[in-house]
Amino acid sequence: MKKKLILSLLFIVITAGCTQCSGTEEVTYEKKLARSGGVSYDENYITVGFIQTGKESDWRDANTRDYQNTFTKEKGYNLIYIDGNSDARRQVKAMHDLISQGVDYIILDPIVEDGWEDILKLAQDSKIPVLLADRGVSADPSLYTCWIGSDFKTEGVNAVKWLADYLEKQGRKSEDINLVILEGTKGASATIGRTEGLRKEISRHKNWRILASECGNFTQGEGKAVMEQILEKHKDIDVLISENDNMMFGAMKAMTQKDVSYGVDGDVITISFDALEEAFERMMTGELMVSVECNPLIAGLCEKVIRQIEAGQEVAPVQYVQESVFTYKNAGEYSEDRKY
Ligand code: GZL
Repeated sequence: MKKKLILSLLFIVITAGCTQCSGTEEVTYEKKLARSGGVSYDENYITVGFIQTGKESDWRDANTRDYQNTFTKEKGYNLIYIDGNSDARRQVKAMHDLISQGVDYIILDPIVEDGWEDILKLAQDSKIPVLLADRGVSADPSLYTCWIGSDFKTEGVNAVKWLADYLEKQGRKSEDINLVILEGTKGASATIGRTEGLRKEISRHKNWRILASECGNFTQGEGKAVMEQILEKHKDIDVLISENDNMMFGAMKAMTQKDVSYGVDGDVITISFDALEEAFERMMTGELMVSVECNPLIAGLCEKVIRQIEAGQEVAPVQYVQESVFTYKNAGEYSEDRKY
């Protein structure tokens, strides 16, 4: 809001200069506007630029809807939604555009962790608070206001802890176990964190072996394609861990095509992340055995931070969303209450 006033004053200075430019005397003036003229926004609203990763998964769509339902005109916001189209360079360009437009806040969900220092510094120099949501960056935390999202490493650890407990109860604690991992987008903090948590916990079990760990880029199509390749090489898979539900759904198609049984009554134990509505449906049939929740409903926490900044209050630099582990045993108790 205050930014609008400064921009307007600068615009008046420039205009006044121009008016003088049209007088008889030669007038020179130094260009004072730090930014392009840009679009002007209604001062009655807080203008929030939201740069999303893309539309790679159902989780992502639920996450986007949550922002659109939270930052509404009725609540005093002008939301500018930008689809990153799974391209980090497009996200950086979008940051430039929003900064030059002089938005009040930027919420960024960075596709990958690296490459953000310069643009975050530009936003900071332009006095535009940047909130990171969902995924994180490797840049220094002093360059952004806060990060809000999931503890990805703990998600990975919790998935393997469930597996160890399940195998022990099945009397398979000392059995040699072969695992396959479908990883998310390379360089994404969700991938980095989950993979780190999975591998750390898996390494505790000397009789467990990772046969393959391949990138499925969080999409259903790539999850299916990668699993088809893995099934060509490996016939002795005991556990499939997919770093999101959509890749698991694709891998299930690949296993069905190869007559590989999976789930509660099958040969391959199935574990994934996100806990989408469809994951609950598949857990209730027993195809999917676990989905570690990754809560996409983050917009409300982002709005709370913006209200705190507007009120001149301190903001917690790291804020985790609440999430659980759902299994084929308890999915039926919670499926009615799910919001995504
Ligand atoms: C995790 C999020 C991941 C989801 C995927 O917070 O970044 O990206 O797990 C999504 O489904 O594509």
